[in-house]
Amino acid sequence: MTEFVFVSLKGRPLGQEILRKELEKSGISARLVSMDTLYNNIFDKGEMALSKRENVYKFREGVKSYLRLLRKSVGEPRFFGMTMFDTIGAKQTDFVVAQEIKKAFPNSTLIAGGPAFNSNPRGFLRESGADYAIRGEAEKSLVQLVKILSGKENGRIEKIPGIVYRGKRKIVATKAARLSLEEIRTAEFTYLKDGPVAITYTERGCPNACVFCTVPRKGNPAKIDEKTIIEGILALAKNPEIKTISLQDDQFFLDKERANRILDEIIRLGLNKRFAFDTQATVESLLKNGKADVQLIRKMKRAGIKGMAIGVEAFNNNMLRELKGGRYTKEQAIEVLKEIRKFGIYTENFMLAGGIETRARDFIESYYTALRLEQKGIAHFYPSVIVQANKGTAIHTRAEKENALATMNGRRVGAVKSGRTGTRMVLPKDEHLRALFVEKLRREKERVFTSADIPHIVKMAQNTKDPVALKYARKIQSMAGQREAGRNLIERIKGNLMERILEREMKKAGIVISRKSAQEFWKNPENSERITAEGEHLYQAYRKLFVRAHTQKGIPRLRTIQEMKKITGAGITYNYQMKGIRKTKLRAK
Ligand code: B12
Ligand code: SF4
Repeated sequence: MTEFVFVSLKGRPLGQEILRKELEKSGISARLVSMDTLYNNIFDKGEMALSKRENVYKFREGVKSYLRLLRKSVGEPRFFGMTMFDTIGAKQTDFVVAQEIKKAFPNSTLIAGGPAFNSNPRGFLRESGADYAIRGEAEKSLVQLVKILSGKENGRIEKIPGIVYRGKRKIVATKAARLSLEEIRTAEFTYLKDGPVAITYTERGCPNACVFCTVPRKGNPAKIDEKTIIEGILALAKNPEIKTISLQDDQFFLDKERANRILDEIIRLGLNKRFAFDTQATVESLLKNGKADVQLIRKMKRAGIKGMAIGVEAFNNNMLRELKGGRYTKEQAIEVLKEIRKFGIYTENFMLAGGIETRARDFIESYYTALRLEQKGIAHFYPSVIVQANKGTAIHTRAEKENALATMNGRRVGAVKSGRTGTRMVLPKDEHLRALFVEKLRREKERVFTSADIPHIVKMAQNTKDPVALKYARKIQSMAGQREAGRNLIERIKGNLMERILEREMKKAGIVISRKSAQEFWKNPENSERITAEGEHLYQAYRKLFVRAHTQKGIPRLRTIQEMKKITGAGITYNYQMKGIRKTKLRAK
């Protein structure tokens, strides 16, 4: 029987796999299970889904059935483990799972851990209902706790580093457990297989102190021996199912010499031909003497790095000063993204809507620039989000002083009470931008600004009467207009293609074309299915080229338009008008 079962909600975390191995090494059988299908079905539609009671009810019922099934495969484990995140939705998701585990397995002990216990250990232990938690890096402490609780070892729980427990009168949280540099240097290569992807890491920690960030290990990264990493990757090469290696370091390129050495080894051993790699980076780590580090980017490409997640956060220098400590400028961020794109590396970029000092004009410049770069195909951007203020972060401390905290409903409030959990959003001081954020939160209980928010953003800019904000508002409006025109055009093309194929087929069958005869012809499923399939095929080909044309200029764009014409007879003009589209006889009648 499995003694320790780690449960996760959104896919299995690497941290749990590391702990599973530690437990197994000490003779404690452990396994990882995930409720991600259930979770994704209900909550993966944005934060708004969390505020719906029926979703939480459905989720709870789903968790109950999941645990009933789990009992059949794992029996009654002595321990359960959960990783918790101090983010929106803990109450509706993590706590529900914890409560149901406690109800379904009353004789088991629930131990929690993960980033939430760094920022708010007491609140998370109290409200989740877990029996114990470990704060910080739990490799050694978890093994110790499990051994003591299962009577395999004598010892006092209070002495375990990072332990969070219910004392006689209050919850006690000790200083976070932390592995030494040497322990991490000599750590073994650990990965988690997720389909064709192996998720792993080469170092832990980040020395940057971005005001909003809750990175668990602050300060210079603790690095795993490079030899261990290369040997680990070589071993993975023997598993034919693994095609991609995903490096989860906070920023792989911070220590450039090390990153260069690892990439050189990957190239030397031909591992770049065997795997695609992806990783995370910051803009400043991809700069050299203030310019994009083209040499490094070229090597990334050679080494097989295909994708990167970058915390760009903003395209405005005032925002970057507050949120990223001014470590790079808007111009440098754009240059870096353009260079990466030139080498065909795909980037996904995280964006923030603003800090306390962000003005309406800053926000709109940043928002517009991301839209524009996305439209040009330079990078992909996650929509800008209102900053969540986690306890213990610099932005939380300042926002509390400045009365700039709000709930998910946009209500202005103070900090979450000590020993409780809750979510706080950061509101800017600028009255117009603040109104936009509050209205967004009130309206949707959602902090993500998508393209559906464009009318509200434009209106906000108009209210400011600030010429800079107005300039960007006009640009956004014109871009939105182009997008709309593009969407309409492509819909018209689809209809037109179908009609043309229909006419051709009727002609082949010797039928005189009229609306009535076309309807008769269409009624035969053999005809309609054949025409729909061909039309759909052509439409998809056209659509692909249409999207490509938007990202090109000059000769390459003309070539794409020629290709569009070749397959469908229709191209586009520069302002997205249809060109060369032939009216069908059916339409004329
Ligand atoms: C990679 C990563 C992801 C990957 C995970 C891929 C995978 N399969 O593992 C993806 C992209 C899926 C992801 C998603 C999310 N992430 Co993330 N992620 C990270 C990142 C960069 C590295 C995590 C990692 O592997 N660290 C290395 C391991 C060794 O450390 P660890 O995970 O912390 O685990 C140790 C301890 O926490 C503890 N521990 C962990 N679990 C448990 C369980 C028990 C029982 C115990 C006792 C101890 C314990 O012991 C472990 C070993 O030392 C961190 C930043 C960071 N540096 O940690 C952010 C980070 C953890 N993510 C964060 C967030 C917000 C999220 C999301 C909520 C984002 C979202 N809105 O969807 C989701 C939540 C995912 C979920 N499962 O619910 C925040 C958490 C903030 C907070 N205070 O809670 C972080 C800190 C980023 C940040 N700086 O803001 N993430
Ligand atoms: S946001 Fe990124 S760069 Fe900033 S402290 Fe966090 S991990 Fe480091």
